[in-house]
Amino acid sequence: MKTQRNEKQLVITLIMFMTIVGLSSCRPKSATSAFSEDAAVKTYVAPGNYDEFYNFVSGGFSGQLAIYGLPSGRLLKVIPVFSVNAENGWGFSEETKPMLHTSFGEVPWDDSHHPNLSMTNGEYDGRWVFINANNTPRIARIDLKSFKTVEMLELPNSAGNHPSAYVTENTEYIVAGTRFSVPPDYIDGDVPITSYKENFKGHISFISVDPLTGEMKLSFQLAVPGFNYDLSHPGKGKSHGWFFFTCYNSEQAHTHLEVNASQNDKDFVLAVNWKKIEEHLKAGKGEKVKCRYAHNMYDEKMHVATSKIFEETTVLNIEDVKDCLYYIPCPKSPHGIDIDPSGEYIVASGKLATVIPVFSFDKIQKAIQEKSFEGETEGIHIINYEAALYGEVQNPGLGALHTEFDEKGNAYTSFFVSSEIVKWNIKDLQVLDRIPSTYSIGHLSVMGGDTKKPYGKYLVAYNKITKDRFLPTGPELAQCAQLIDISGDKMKLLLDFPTIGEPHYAVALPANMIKDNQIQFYNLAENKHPYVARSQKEAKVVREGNVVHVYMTAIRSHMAPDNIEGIMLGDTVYFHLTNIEQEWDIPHGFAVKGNTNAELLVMPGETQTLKWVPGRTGIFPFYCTDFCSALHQEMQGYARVSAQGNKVPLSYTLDDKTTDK
Ligand code: RUQ
Ligand code: CUA
Repeated sequence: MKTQRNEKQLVITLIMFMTIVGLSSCRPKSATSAFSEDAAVKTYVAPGNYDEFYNFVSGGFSGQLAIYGLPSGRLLKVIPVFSVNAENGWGFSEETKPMLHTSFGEVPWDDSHHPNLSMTNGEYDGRWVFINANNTPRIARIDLKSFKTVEMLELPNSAGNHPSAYVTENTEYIVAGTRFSVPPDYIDGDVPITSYKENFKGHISFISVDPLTGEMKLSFQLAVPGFNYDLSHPGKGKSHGWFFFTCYNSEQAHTHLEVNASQNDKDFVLAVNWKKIEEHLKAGKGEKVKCRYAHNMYDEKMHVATSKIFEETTVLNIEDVKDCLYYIPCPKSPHGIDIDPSGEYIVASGKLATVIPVFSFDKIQKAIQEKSFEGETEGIHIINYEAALYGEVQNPGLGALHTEFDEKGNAYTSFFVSSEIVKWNIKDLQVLDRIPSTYSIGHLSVMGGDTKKPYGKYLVAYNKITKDRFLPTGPELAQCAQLIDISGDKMKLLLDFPTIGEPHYAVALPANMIKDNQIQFYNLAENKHPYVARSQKEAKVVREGNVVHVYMTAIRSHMAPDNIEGIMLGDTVYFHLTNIEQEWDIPHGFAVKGNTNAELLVMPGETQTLKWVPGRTGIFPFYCTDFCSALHQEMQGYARVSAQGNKVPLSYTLDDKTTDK
């Protein structure tokens, strides 16, 4: 009784405290206290040497995925995913525009949070990265041979696609959820917001993955009560076949959530037995519903993306799968949910909780068998808290968000409000160590920390607020990632490095797993692009009505054709540029003066197309934008645009000779 009162008081104090500081955090007193003396040696990767890990870091509001080398923290690449990228024409070239198609039209931006690597037996297999778009719900797949986004699947009936894109033990499914419950697409959503409780639902999506090609397919969705499903993780090992979600706002508030969704002492963990759901599906449960969603694929032989709209999906309701869904009470406004390498311990982090509850998979199974339920909500059994609980980590810190694991039985939890990382032992739940983060840590990532066999060694903190860590750059500062050595008993800070966008989750892959599988260039002979020109001999200009197709080649240091005349106002010109180099790391760029479009950056052996609708007459230079050779500056040409109805014939120059068409 007494402890309960104390806890209540603590929670009230905590909410007041968080309200006062606006849910941001204080600067830890001694930010450099655990700085490793030999940090420089441990993070120095000498010129010409490679990093040990590829670190795949979500771009957050940038919509992209950034690759850093660890331990150096060097930025290696930004892969455009959900946001257009003028730098290489992603979303601007004719070939890549379809990748950003959705049922709403072309969406040029999103908010990407949680990259996850494909797995075999609960370990990374180095094939693909999956990442979620929060705002217009989508899942993207990135190929780790080309570091290119090759697939995009929109999710119907969803909003705030946050508890995604999590991968089951053998990449059977990518699982995604609904942070903002909404009326599903298959009913008329034009309802009063005050009808939240009747009309708003969460939908959880199971996306199957072709084991050979990686192609995603929306397999089925679960319609669950209209709470806010925040984060999730698959079971592993003994809990493989289950999926766990946190949800907050069990109050089902739809206004002033910061107060109204913090009323209940406990919210829920939703445990989903998807193996059993598969049986129900086979037995014919579920119904086909009408909805629209896009599926976009990038073909790396054609170098062209195609977009298809699907019109229906299968939805299972609670009555269909009542024996597959269970709620477990969880203190208080939980955020992250993470499963330890053995699959037995399920760690849920309550943003307003004073403890970290650790649930036991075995105890959950026993509770289900023995029907240790403390009630039902909307037809879903609520397992008794004590019956599912393994134990609680006492006084861990303030504002717990996320947990990852090392190979030695330790857990590391990030605390946003108290700005620290806390290391604790999974078995005895004792706090072992803490290290300040500067400041307001969100996610953290242990090398392999979400697998059955973590690599350990390093942990990276992805902090929200940077303040005085780097040279100031006006009102907006770079976000700060911090590399921490976790090989010893004490955590030691090794390095700060700035990151793009706002990193949320990140994963890291040993470099040796993929570095020698990289595509160095595309085979020109296999290029199946409909407008390819495989040699200068195939370069040409073709008029079809008021559309002009330019089949152009680029090779050091020439573009062919390089002079084009006979384009008229009112024409639409497509420059199909084939980079006919067959050598690693020789891209050519392409840009035209005044074009209200971006540039192209074309890889060796690839064809990409830039659309140009000239708006005035005159001479328009075009040129290669990538300094590719000593004579790069000579890689240029002219297009002449004449008035409509003029007498200028279509002509172009190849090898200094003018070809009249
Ligand atoms: S969420 S901290 Cu997507 Cu925790 Cu970022
Ligand atoms: Cu090609 Cu510069």
